Amino acid sequence: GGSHWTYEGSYGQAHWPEKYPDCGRQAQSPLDIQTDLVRYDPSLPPVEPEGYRNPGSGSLTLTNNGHTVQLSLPEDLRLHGLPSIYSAAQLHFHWGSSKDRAGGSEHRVDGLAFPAELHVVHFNSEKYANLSVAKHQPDGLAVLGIFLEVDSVENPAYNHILDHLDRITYAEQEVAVAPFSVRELLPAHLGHYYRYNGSLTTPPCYQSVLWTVFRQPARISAAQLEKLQKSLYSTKDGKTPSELLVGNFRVPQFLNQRVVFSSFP
Ligand code: SG7
Ligand code: ZN
Repeated sequence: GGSHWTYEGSYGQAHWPEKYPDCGRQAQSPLDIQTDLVRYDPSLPPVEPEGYRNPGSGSLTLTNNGHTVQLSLPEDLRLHGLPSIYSAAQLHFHWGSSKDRAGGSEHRVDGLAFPAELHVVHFNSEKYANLSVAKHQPDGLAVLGIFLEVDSVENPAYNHILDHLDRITYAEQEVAVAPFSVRELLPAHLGHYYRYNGSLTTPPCYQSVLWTVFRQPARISAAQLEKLQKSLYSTKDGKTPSELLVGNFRVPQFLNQRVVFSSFP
């Protein structure tokens, strides 16, 4: 592939700014959200997804891109309740390894990481034609961040993704997935969230993202988390040695001059 970055090692996150200068700027993501520094903004309305329960009749494409597993989403899934209307582009995950039990999420709250995090990427469709154009603009993207925590029961919504991982074991493989309610991947309560201006958490780290990180996590079973941690390789089919795709999270970035707002007191 064209991208030449990793999470660890010689091309790891400490080196991203050398090839991708925006990764060294002052409004980067993710953050460790320190709740005693968060400012309550009572004017922040609930996030309202439109069309997420019924994402069309065409199939969705699930891809192992070597950095994550990503599901394409139709543009007629829209987010309301943000400063602009944003259309969905894709969702993907960040997670840890099954050996190293600590961490996996990108955002943290008061130093606490979750085992994984779901990102639903949207672009500002009131102002821009598509994701490729919007990602360069300061008001171009909106990403929903959803913490995943382990529960005693399986979350059937996540099987619409997890059941297909065995068909995209290697980087650059993709598979068609039948449409399902993407709303069910999100937590029940969309009224309580953290909001701040930040960046893509991978190179090229453009500072174009309005982040919404929900306070309430979504829940999956230990077996479902293990499926995410053990099914995918970051290397292409036939390449040796193969490398398990784990630990694909960036460490927290400095807050600098920014303020994190909350929609709840
Ligand atoms: C993942 O995270 C991919 C990227 C994504 C990046 O590596 O899902 O998506 C594509 C299309 O390559 O970058 C522009 C974009 O969505 C960063 O997204 S994130 O900040 O939400 N983690
Ligand atoms: Zn992400």
